[in-house]
Amino acid sequence: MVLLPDEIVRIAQDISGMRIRGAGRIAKAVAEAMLIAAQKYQGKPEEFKPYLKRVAELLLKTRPTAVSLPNAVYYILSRTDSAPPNEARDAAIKASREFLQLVEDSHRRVVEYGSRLIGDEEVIFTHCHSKAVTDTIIKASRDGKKLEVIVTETRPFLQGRITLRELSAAGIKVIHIPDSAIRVFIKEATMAFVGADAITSDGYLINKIGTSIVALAAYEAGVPFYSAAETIKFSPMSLMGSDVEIEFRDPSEITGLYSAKIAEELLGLKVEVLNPVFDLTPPNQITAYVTDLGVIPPQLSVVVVRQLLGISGIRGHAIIHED
Ligand code: RUB
Repeated sequence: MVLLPDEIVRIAQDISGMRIRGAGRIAKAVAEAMLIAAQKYQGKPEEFKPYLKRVAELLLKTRPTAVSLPNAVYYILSRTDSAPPNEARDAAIKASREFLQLVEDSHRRVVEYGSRLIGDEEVIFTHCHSKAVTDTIIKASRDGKKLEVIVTETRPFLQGRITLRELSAAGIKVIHIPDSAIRVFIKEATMAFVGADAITSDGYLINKIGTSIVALAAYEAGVPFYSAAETIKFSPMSLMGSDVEIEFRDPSEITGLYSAKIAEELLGLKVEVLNPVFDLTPPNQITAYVTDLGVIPPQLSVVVVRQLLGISGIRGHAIIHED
């Protein structure tokens, strides 16, 4: 059996260890891993497809929630599968490059549409770190809009600090708040804007744990709530009734925030520490998704998902992109 290149194993470890994180970056890293795996392959042509499937299996196991990950894997696998054995490697290389281009193009479009949506003066409330959101805000600010951003800590992994670092470096005023102050500060915002890990065909948003609290508070306060969601984040499998799995991570991410003494005391009490890292926001609390196809209400998610479905049922994951 042909061994998997070290680089692929490293990328998989970086994704599961959160050194590569955020749905867009994960999709890109996965397509890059498949590309490297294909380029480095030196075995027999007829053994290429099973080899690439092993690469896919390794990558699919890294994180369960970001749908952009299986979307990347199946985009490449389905195109490789349909090629004859002696053309499979070239087909994988071509499909990986196409997917990487798709990630880049869709990101650029989301940033363009999102920045148009942002008014001349806004106080934007955000949660966690989404590259689609920060790049959109930075673009809007460069376009001359007067912006302030309120960002949560985003416990336990504290991704809010990445957001505040990026936005501050771009000269944007940022206010940093604890997650528990969401409802207090949402009233100061003119819009809420978060990322997306997965969107179901019935319009539910799956994003960083706490997103549903931001949405609920925004709904109560009458603040519009948007999510930046490239179409690679829509879940084709949800149309067939599959739930998006919510990832639970190691409890040490939570206990690690305490002093060693408190963590020891907690562990001594044998309390169960649970660390779900994503939650579900219902479509009625979402004003719109900012996608690469335009700004759409959550009720149109089913149309996006159908457009992403492949032609042949079993290859439902094969994303078709129509320009
Ligand atoms: C990150 C997260 C982000 C989305 C979108 O979670 O919830 O909002 O992934 O990010 P984690 P992007 O830190 O657990 O990966 O816009 O960068 O794709």
